[in-house]
Amino acid sequence: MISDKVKNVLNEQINKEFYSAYLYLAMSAYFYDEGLYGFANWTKVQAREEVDHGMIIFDYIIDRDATVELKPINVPDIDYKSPLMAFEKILEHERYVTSLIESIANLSMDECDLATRNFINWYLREQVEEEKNASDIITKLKLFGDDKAALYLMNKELAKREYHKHEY
Ligand code: OFO
Repeated sequence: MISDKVKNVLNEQINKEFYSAYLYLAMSAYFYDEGLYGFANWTKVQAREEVDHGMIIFDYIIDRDATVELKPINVPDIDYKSPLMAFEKILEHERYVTSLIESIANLSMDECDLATRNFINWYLREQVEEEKNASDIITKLKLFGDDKAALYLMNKELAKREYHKHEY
């Protein structure tokens, strides 16, 4: 059994993960419009991973004999002016998600809920990877983004990303 406070933040986090999926999907649509299909692929794969993140929390709430409460998903802002701007938005968003995950970790300690504290470790590790992925792409875009040939190669590279179901 988990406390109401822990249940509420976990339910909130399901919503944030699905919002993340929406955000990446909106970016994917933007990249398709721009003809940058590799970038579109990369963000679409990430959207699917975000759904997995939400589903893992969904299952965890059920496993802890608590009730899942779904909430409306906000529509992301899709006014990107460049790939760099989109990825800066991604990094900002992932840093925000990291702060949410850290709050869940802290709350689970306050509530003496060691199972949830342990559960959330996977998300803490995941956030390190996601911030790094976004910031690596930003670094490349800042270095080469104005060079069309380099952007073409980057686009080719990002086209290789494949979706693998994210297992906990
Ligand atoms: Fe679910 O990690 Fe990104 O937001």
